[in-house]
Amino acid sequence: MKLSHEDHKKMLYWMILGRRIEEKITLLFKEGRMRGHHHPGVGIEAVHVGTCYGLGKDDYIVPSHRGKLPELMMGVGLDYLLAGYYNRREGLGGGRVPTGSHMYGDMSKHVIPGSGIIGSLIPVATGAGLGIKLKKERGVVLAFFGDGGANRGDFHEGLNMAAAFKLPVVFVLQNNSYSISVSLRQSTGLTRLSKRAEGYGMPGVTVDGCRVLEVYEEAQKAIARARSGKGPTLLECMWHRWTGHSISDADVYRTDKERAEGEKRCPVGTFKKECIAKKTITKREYEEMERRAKEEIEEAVRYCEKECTDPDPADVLRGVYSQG
Ligand SMILES: Cc1ncc(C[n+]2csc(CCOP(=O)(O)OP(=O)(O)O)c2C)c(N)n1
Ligand SMILES: [Mg+2]
Repeated sequence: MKLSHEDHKKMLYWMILGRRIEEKITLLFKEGRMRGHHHPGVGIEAVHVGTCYGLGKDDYIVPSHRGKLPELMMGVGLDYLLAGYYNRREGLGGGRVPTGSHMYGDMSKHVIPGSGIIGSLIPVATGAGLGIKLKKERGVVLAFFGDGGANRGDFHEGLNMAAAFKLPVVFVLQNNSYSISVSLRQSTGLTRLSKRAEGYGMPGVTVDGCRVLEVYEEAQKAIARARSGKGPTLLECMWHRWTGHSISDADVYRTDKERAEGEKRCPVGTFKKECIAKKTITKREYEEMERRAKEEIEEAVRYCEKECTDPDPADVLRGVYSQG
């Protein structure tokens, strides 16, 4: 799909919203208003908007623990998502899910529920792709995982089967070169993880995950390939993690220089500048987007804190399967 100015504006707004949500959640934790665990997705906005923009009702995502935009872009409401983060009964997961976006799902929006086991959802995405193929549906599955996830055995099983069966899956490898404190240099002999695709018989491509239009272009090729029955693609998106791994990580293992280099590639700032330079938006329109995002987030926070309730202990077994 050729993108119009209107599309660029929408993409920029999603990116701003994603950035401000991550910042707000981090602040809520620091203020003690939210408890549990949080893996900030500051810096990953272009990966998510570039891959999810334009997905349709037939499509599915398997989110990772990093960032909320894929869920929101699939139609999960911000109030509902944030209330889940607040462990409120009215939220995603009904208040019974430990905070952290890899645990949530909403099948009504085709967001496949996650797991805390890194990489374990890669074969789940393959399974969803198999389901689509067997039912002769037209959807594709986007599977999100990090470079750490790509080093687990699940990666091999998931990619091997998806390629063998030509399943409609796009494996979105969100490479920030770290698995908590372990750098990619320490955990693999490769520098480009997309090269692994060749070993499975599928295309593999590496893009600058800080440039939304670059991600979009390659994601669209991979999605079109998957939809036409030609099979999966491994799409490696290079991005920089702006924070520690999680809110409880002091990030002492990276140098200031490394952080500063990464932050020069700010996906939101870069795309904002491009949009202003091409006159897609004016500075005033940008400020209006920032204001709108803030308002949307503040309203969701107010809803969670003032209108939502704690989960009922009697509800604890709802949805838990019995082997009985
Ligand atoms: C099997 C497994 N091992 C270890 C962990 C602990 N853990 C949680 S997140 C994470 C790092 C994941 O790194 P990556 O996949 O690169 O994603 P990123 O956090 O960098 O976005 C680890 C090791 C886990 N959850 N599951
Ligand atoms: Mg990583």
